[in-house]
Amino acid sequence: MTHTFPENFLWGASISAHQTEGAYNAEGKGLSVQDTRQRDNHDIADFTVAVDHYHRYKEDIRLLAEMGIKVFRFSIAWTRIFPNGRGKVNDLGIQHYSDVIDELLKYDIQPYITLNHFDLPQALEDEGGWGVRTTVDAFVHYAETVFKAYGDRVKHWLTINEPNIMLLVDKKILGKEIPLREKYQQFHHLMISEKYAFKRCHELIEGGKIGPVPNISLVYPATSKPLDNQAALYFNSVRNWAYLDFSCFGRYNTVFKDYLNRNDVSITFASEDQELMEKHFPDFVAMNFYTTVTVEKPTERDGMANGISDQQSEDIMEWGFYKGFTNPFLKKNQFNWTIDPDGLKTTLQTLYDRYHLPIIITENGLGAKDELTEDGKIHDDYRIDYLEQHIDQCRQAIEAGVDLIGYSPWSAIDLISVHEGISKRYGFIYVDRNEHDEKEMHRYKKDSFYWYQSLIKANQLPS
Ligand code: BGP
Repeated sequence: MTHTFPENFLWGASISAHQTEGAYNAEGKGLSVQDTRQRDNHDIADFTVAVDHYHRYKEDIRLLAEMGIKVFRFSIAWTRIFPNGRGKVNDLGIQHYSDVIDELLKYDIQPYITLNHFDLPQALEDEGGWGVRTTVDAFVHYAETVFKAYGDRVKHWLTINEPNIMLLVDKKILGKEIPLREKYQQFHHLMISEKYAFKRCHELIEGGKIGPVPNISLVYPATSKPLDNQAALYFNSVRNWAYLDFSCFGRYNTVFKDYLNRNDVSITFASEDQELMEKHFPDFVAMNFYTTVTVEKPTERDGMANGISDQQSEDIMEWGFYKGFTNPFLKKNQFNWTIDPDGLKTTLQTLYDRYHLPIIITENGLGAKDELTEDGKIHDDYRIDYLEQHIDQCRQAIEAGVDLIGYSPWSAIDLISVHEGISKRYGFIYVDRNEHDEKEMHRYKKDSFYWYQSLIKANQLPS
């Protein structure tokens, strides 16, 4: 059997604005919730300087072009376009991303742009954030503005990064806990914002394509006990399908509705919502995947302490529904996330059979504490191993009939992890800085850089 990927397979690499750009108040940028959020751990780098990609994007793109990527997934910082979330456009912000896009096109790299990656403008947060309808209106205006500004050159768009993880792991990502009732009103507003983005992208951009970008990973039952399977059914719905069913089918699924009813949560719809939900759909699904999750049914012994403290670990509990369980068959990375390449193939197959839309993986990768050697090398064979195993499962999924069109791992370059700082590195390119010492931020190519470069060139895994 051949290891070759389909011709035109989209090999890529991904980043987000706030985790890389820095320049948090440069050239008219307003503050986002990521610039202002309280972090549990003050000992880690914040996003004010990040890895200075804002000023060094040309150097970074040149390196990525050398690596051979065909697709670069990045996000626009909404607060560079509208410093307060709405109002007067900041021309310098518009110009910045226009320059980034031109730089990518110069190397024949297709931009895949995420409209919003965890960095809501703080001014909108102060008015109630995703909990209030006016944020949807502001988002739609922002999306229209960037579609009009870049739609001539950018044909592929992603809506809102991982709304599922943003809501489930609110404390870690947004720095505050959202009460359950408000959480699902936010869910509705996020999903409706996305529907508007589908609609306006199709109306405004000739040949424009757009997809949702949730973090999807299958939830396994801890045992063959029927109640553990039921726990998996609920967490699969709350974590995965509620989001994609809304995007791709235009409805709330019944398991999710039952979950909401049992939690006494009701959602307020605006008059246009039903029609929007049922009329506008994505062209593809972008999916982020790191690991799978295993759950069991909680019992009296577990107490009632609800909470989800890490998106990918077993530290999950919702009384009456599910509780995280350590899967004894999976190894873990240095940060306690399980590694499950087989689970990627199963997730892809499940997702494809549910929606029958092309899929692009827009995040997958290994966070690790890399070491820079004295002679300027980074021997990240553990990352190569992780990527190789996952890419092999992608290949198998394609052979099994899944329309997987691309693979754009996390991350193109080292960046500031959402809650672990710069010590948890994902990049193919090493950035020489520590949590509090920014140094020169010199870029070094890791071993994985050369490995990925030859894989892309050959369009196949090394045999
Ligand atoms: C995803 C986010 C990314 C990135 C990644 C790794 O959920 O979309 O922004 O942060 O997870 O997570 P972490 O930084 O916590 O290791």
